[in-house]
Amino acid sequence: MSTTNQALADWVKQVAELTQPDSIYWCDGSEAEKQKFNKMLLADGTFKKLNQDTHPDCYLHLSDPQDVARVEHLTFICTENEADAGPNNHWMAPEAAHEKMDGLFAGCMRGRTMYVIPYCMGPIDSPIARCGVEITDSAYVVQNMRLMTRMGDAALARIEREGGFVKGLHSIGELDPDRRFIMHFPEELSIQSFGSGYGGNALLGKKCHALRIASYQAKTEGWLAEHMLILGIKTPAGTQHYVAAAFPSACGKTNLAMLIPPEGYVKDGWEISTVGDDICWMRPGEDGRLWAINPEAGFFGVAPGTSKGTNPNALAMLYKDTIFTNVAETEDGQPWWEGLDDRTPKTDWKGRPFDAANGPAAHPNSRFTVSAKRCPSYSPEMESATGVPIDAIIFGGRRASLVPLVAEARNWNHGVLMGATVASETTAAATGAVGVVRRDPMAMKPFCGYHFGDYWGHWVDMQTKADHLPKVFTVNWFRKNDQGKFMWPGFGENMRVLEWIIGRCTDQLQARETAIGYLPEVKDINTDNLDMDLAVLEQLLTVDVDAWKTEVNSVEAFLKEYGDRVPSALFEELLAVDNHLG
Ligand code: SAT
Ligand code: MN
Repeated sequence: MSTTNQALADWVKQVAELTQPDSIYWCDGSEAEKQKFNKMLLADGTFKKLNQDTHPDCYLHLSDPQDVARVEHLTFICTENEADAGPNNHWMAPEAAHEKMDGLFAGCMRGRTMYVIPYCMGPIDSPIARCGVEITDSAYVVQNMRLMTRMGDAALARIEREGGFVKGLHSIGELDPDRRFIMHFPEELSIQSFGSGYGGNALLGKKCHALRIASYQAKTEGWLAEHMLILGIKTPAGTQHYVAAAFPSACGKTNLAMLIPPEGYVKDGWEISTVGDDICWMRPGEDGRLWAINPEAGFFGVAPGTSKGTNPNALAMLYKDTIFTNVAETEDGQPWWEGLDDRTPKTDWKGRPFDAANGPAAHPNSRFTVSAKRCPSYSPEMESATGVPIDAIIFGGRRASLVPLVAEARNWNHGVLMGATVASETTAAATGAVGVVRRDPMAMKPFCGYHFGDYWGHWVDMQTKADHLPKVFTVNWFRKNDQGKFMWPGFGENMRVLEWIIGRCTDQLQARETAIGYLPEVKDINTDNLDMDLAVLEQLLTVDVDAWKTEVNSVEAFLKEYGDRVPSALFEELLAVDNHLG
């Protein structure tokens, strides 16, 4: 097979000359192809069949134990001008990076097949969607891309129609951590990744394309590529709303994306649907609102902690057509991970007989890859070419104190400030000190393909591009009391906060203006059937002036780390907060 797109044909030829594969295979995205690849992966031991009675078409892949996560220290943004990458990125000069990568790729596919994967990020007929082509020597990557993107003939047809595409070149190399690099060339719209087979390093459509490269494209073209879930909320009156939400890792993003409302809400007719769990591309529409698509087609989620109790929707989708990576296995060949249930697994993620002395049975970053269509809360709007209109943008962090349960920004720029200063406190699970505040602006710290100062400037600029931008909110599900206990129940009960947010977006609720934004009146948070002391809720909605004064200083110091490129609007908003505090 080949293509009528000359640039693509030339590039494939050039890569083949460099990498020297035994053969070249163009992926068509068909069902027959999927079966063929599964057979091949089973035959060479990359996949192991899980219990096909309980988990039909589910497979287990155990990766190299040294290749289990993203590698930020080996991830580079290669812009001509070092300053354009910003202090938020590692930088390498494009010429030096190309030289290094050419050296690694030279001859690396000898004895292997080179797979060419045309893919589309977003519904195939959506003007907001963008295409790419990933060349890889990993059939495991092909099977994951099949679930995570729209890949094959349809994507190739679009590329041939439109011309442009993002070039992604990937080889697992020898999976040697010392010969591993993930390089991004935003100005060339290309990605080169060597030495890892892990999700974010190897499924180049995901973080590499849909965030790092797309954020750069979005700035140039006037839209937003964000690390956000997209959630549909239907009210009992039948009106449909959509919110986009950004959270740093370990803040319950997947759970929120698949939230199951409390029983009373379901009875009253509230409905939650999932449009996306990780990435959101938003563009101003003719009506001045932001219209969003989820560029992905599947979920690449963390398995540990997923259970009937924490996320029944996520669990329900994992019984068919799922690739599991680095989970444990029960005696009868079912996938298992910590937090799933109280069974004892037979083998761990390294394939050894399970022994608690060896640590967790499933790797803490073990994953499932599954089509979004398998999710019980899947929204058919995920296929909508126009996308969905966003009513609210929500920024969340993990803060044991200070940040209230929910607050609404006074205006867009204040909202940008809220996003830019999102923070999480380190938990005992991470190495190092507990309770240290780490800022993760818009949850994009590892994913913004250019200078954060320019990125915030672009956010501020969106006001000139769209007249009806969403309202912006911060939430914090993680406040703790003096005994170290969580004060808010979280999970499905977060619906109560979403209800308030929708009430604000539809001008149905008043709010109190405070120094840090609009906060709910206690009476406006629905506590029906919730076992919660109103005094606790009041505490969750109180502004501690002294603590916020300290926070303002910390935020100022943080923004200044990004130098001259930080838009003055953020300092003006911070000053307004400071003045309000008195
Ligand atoms: O680690 S990945 O980038 O593959 C997934 C994630 O962090 O959301
Ligand atoms: Mn993510």
